[in-house]
Amino acid sequence: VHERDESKDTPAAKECFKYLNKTSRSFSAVILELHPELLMVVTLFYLVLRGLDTIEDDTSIPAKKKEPLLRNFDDVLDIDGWTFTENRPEEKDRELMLHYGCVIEEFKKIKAPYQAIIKDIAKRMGNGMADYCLKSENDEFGVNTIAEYDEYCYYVAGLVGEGLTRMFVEAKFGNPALLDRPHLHNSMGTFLQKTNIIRDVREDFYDKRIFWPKEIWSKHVDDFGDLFKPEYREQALNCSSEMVLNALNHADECLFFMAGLREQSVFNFCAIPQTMAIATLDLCFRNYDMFLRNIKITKGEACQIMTESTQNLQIACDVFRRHIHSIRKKNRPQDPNFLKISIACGKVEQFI
Ligand code: PS7
Ligand code: MN
Ligand code: MN
Ligand code: MN
Ligand code: MN
Ligand code: MN
Repeated sequence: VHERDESKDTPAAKECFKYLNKTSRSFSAVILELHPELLMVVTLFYLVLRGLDTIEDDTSIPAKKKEPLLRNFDDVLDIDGWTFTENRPEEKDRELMLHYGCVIEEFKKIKAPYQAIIKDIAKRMGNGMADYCLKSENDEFGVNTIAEYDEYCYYVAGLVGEGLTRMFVEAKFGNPALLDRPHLHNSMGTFLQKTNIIRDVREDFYDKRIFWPKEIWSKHVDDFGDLFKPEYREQALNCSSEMVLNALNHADECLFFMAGLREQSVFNFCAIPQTMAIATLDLCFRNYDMFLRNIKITKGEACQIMTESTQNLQIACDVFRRHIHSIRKKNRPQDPNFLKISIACGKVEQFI
């Protein structure tokens, strides 16, 4: 563990850590344990992307206004004291946007290569979000094809994987060969994003947002909203299991990626969210509760996973094995994707 002397933090650094804790339930813990070389760098990366997402998520901002904000969000890092006051009062990270100046102040102090990575990813993610925002304005279904679903996940999460990988390699904490395997770091982000999209389906739908691709749900129901009606219970379960199958296809690449990490705190930072994700997919798999209420893995299970995934790759793989086994046990021959799910599980087991 890397002990940190908080009394040496500048007021702006203190503020950054305050907003990190306020804006992320799950990430702040793993970020704060990072090696000192990457601690502030990844904190700032997180806060910049959280800022972008706070603009993207605010449906009260008209698309015409939102588009340039998203596309030029990287430029804001050059404007001392920049602040954004136009989020609706209920937007959960409005507070960060009001005090964004602390992010800008600390950003100027980190090494140039890290600054360049953060700006580059913010630029590309902002452009991707803007394209998607315009598209969904003209299309009630949001995501139509699986290819579009993959593209959206690439913009909002795969790119985070790329940026973090470049940081790990810059810090000499990751095998540089990871940079030549874009599929692997895209899968690291996409696996987390798809799990989030599966689990949050109900919450997102009541927020008038649909991320499940029509190409998948239309095989099971005519209207997306039918998934939440008790008379379509079986269809909803089969649809969600097809979504889990789609996400599971990234699991082996995530394990492969983690084999390329060379520093314990970076390994933990990567492994904890991934093992939480496989546990969450297991929880969602053929669990009708996800259509009725918000579901979450228990505190106890989360604690156990934290302990296990912070030892080594072998033990993190054990967590994957356990949940793959549990998914297999819940798989049903009546499910149209029974065979494909069994094969996808086999592909992960082959790695571990
Ligand atoms: C820089 C750690 C480790 C190689 C804010 C971590 C929202 C799933 O839907 O907040 O808002 O509730 O629960 C994270 C790859 C990105 C991908 C994406 C930046 C892993 C802005 C996480 C996180 C790459 C767009 C958080 C992608 O979910 O979502 C840092 C390696 C932010 C990672 C968003 C989602 C992240 C997400 P929601 P959450
Ligand atoms: Mn969240
Ligand atoms: Mn978003
Ligand atoms: Mn969000
Ligand atoms: Mn610009
Ligand atoms: Mn979500």
